Amino acid sequence: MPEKIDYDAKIPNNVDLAGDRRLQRALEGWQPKFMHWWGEMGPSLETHGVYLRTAVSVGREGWAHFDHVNVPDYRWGIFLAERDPDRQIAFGEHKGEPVWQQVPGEYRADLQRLIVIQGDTEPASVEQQKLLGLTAPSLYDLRNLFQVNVEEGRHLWAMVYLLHAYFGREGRDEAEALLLRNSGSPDAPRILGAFNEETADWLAFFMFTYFTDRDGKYQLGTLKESSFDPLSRTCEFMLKEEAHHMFVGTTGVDRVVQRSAELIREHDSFDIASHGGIPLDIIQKYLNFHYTVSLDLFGSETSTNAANYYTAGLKGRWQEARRKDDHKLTDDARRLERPRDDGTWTSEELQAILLLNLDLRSEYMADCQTGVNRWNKILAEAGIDFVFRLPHPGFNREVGINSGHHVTPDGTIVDERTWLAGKSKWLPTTEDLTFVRSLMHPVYERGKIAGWVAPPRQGINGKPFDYEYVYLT
Ligand code: BYC
Repeated sequence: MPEKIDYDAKIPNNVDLAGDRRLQRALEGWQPKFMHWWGEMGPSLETHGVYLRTAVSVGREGWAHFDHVNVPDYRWGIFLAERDPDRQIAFGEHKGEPVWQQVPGEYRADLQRLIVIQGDTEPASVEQQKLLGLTAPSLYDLRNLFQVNVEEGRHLWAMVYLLHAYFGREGRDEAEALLLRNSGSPDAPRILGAFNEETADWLAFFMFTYFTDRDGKYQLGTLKESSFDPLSRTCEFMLKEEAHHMFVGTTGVDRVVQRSAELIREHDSFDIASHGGIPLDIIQKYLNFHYTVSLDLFGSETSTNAANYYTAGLKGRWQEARRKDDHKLTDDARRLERPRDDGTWTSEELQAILLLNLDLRSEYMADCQTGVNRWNKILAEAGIDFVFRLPHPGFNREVGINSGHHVTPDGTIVDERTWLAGKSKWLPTTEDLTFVRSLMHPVYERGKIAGWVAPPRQGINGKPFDYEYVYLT
């Protein structure tokens, strides 16, 4: 498998597409449909060149090239990490056997389902972010938005390649359907809840790239463990690109908190809305919302689906190789906290294999806490007495054991009246959303930035902040 990518081909790839004429023709048939979808559902701001990163190799060093690109001319392609010829199945009932280069018949439906769910999220996020370019706080941020969008488009290509190459007619039909469902559509919505929510402002975008892209990191991390080697290699390379998306989220929220802290100090008041800043309690409410809809993406805490995927070797755990157990989990147990109708919590012991969604979610929650610590450090350094907190995992949940219960951010189970009375303190209200949207005005001048966010510490690829990241005229 070549590390280098063939850019002479109509579809750039490192999978020797030219060696399989049928597959090549099928994917070349899907390409104009993708371009049509991009034109209709992709970024609405027209540009004349964006300083973008394009993958040129899948090796460790120097894998990306940066240059101004006319966005519709971006070379979306199919890039898999290098194959390890000795790779063995690391978990489940087939542990120790060689990984699969083809889809075993008995796992076909499950693998296809996992790939379709993964694939569905990628174009969904582009659709959610469609209008953000019209209100970017700086050219630097505008460039990052386009970078995230083109790479989500490429991640769709990654899943479509697998569907076309390994799942025959049904796979091709699913690939078509990925372009027909749309985020928020009443008739044909995206599969997972969070991908039908609006990303209507840039604070929501930073929270989305912090919390929801981070779910992507963890789900891709488990699919990278898959015994189906092409899926594993695809996800490994996607994770490389994904890191920048989370960087956009982490530093984006950093910069909002930084700017709010500056305004609080300058005016000696937490009430900075009239000075064009985003009050810290609104930031906390956004955090509460984006974190909890992202927790829903992990599915139910107890899941026979997840147990079956694990036993079959389709989807592993986060960093499976580093786990110090038998990698089969047939005898292991784990505790689960459950809300009860009488308003108390109970803890029960269950087979660990039934709690794999919870296991992954716990890894994710610990990672999310690192961002909160960063943001609190910014406030502490500015001498501001305010602490951001991740809400309790039972708060605001639609999926799993907490759905149907009312749990406050501190983990108290309350009745509906108390929940309704407190909701406006915990989640963004219409007024909060309207206020944040009122701050969103485009700043397209080189080196300038909107008043509600601090500039980044560094530019992209060694370029300064005032670099012309996007040509607009
Ligand atoms: N919304 O056993 P359960 C990313 C369904 S993000 C709606 O609890 P399971 C990205 C479930 O389908 C990562 N429905 O769940 C980020 C099942 O339905 P059926 C995306 C939901 O199967 C930012 C039923 O409820 N990748 O990449 O263990 C930008 C009971 O299921 C939801 C993946 O998710 C929900 N939230 O786990 C761009 C990886 N949750 O079968 C990109 C692939 C559950 O009864 N997917 N349901 O009809 C999976 O691994 C699993 O399907 C899930 C659910 C983790 C999603």
